Amino acid sequence: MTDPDADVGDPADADSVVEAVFDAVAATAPEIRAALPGRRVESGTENASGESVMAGDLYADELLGDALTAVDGVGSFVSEERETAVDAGGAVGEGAYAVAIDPLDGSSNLRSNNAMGTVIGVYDAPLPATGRDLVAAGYVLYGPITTMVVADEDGVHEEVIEEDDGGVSRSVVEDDLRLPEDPLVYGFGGRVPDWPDEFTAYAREIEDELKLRYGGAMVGDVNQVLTYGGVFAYPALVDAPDGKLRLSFEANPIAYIVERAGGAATDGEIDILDVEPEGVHDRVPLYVGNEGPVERLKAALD
Ligand code: AFP
Repeated sequence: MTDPDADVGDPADADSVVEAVFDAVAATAPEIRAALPGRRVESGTENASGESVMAGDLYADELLGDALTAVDGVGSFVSEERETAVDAGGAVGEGAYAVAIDPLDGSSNLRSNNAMGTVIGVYDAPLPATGRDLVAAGYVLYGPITTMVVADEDGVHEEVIEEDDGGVSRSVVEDDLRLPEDPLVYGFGGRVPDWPDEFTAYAREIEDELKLRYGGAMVGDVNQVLTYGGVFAYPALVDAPDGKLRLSFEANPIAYIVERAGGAATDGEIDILDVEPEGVHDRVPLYVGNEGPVERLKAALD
């Protein structure tokens, strides 16, 4: 646990900053969830990746930006919805941390009322950074229940986030979240005609072995893989060789979480956490889940 007397910049202090970051995310989650019914429309703006932004994206980004830039030890706030980083004070990498978020992953599920969530990465280096610079990562999942999965150097745990008259509570419901040994489900993004032939051949094998679970929000689909075992992919596409998902905000945090839960994550060639980005909004193919299916995927693409 944290040492209140630790100086800022001590490795021990990482724990207190990480704890405060996820306290802030948990405290914001019920407010974001409550705002969603009124924010199911397009905002009329585009984000740094050229994607249409929902009103829910903007609201979640605003709330989380305010909450996270106020956390002691957060030196920089970077969002999938913003072109550039927000300076929160403090030198990142010298005692302060960069927090990167996808404020509302799967926001196109707002209209269809399907799962979506918030993805968080806590980096010990200014962005663009590799996943090896992560000191913690997590996601909030807005499903029938609001849950939060958090991974740090000690492992992965799952919490239920609730709000009552006493405020917001974080209750650990699984303190050692591990991928089940035997894969059960798979979810592959993109349109089948856009898959390269090698991935299509791999997908046909997996389809014969596992059950399809694809909901259009990475956090929901990855949570199924973490719960039941299996593999999730948003692959390289014929006309989009870098795929769709962003390294800093989606692939790195998810890879960090799943690898600490005993799984694997690759861009098709190397570990996601070793991918060297050029820009903060770089996209990367993501294949993540049990080691078996992920290793087979790498062989299939080789
Ligand atoms: P949105 O946030 O625009 O809904 O995109 C979600 C996402 O980035 C990721 O969460 C999903 O895995 C993937 O896109 C779904 O993409 P498709 O809509 O092409 O299946």
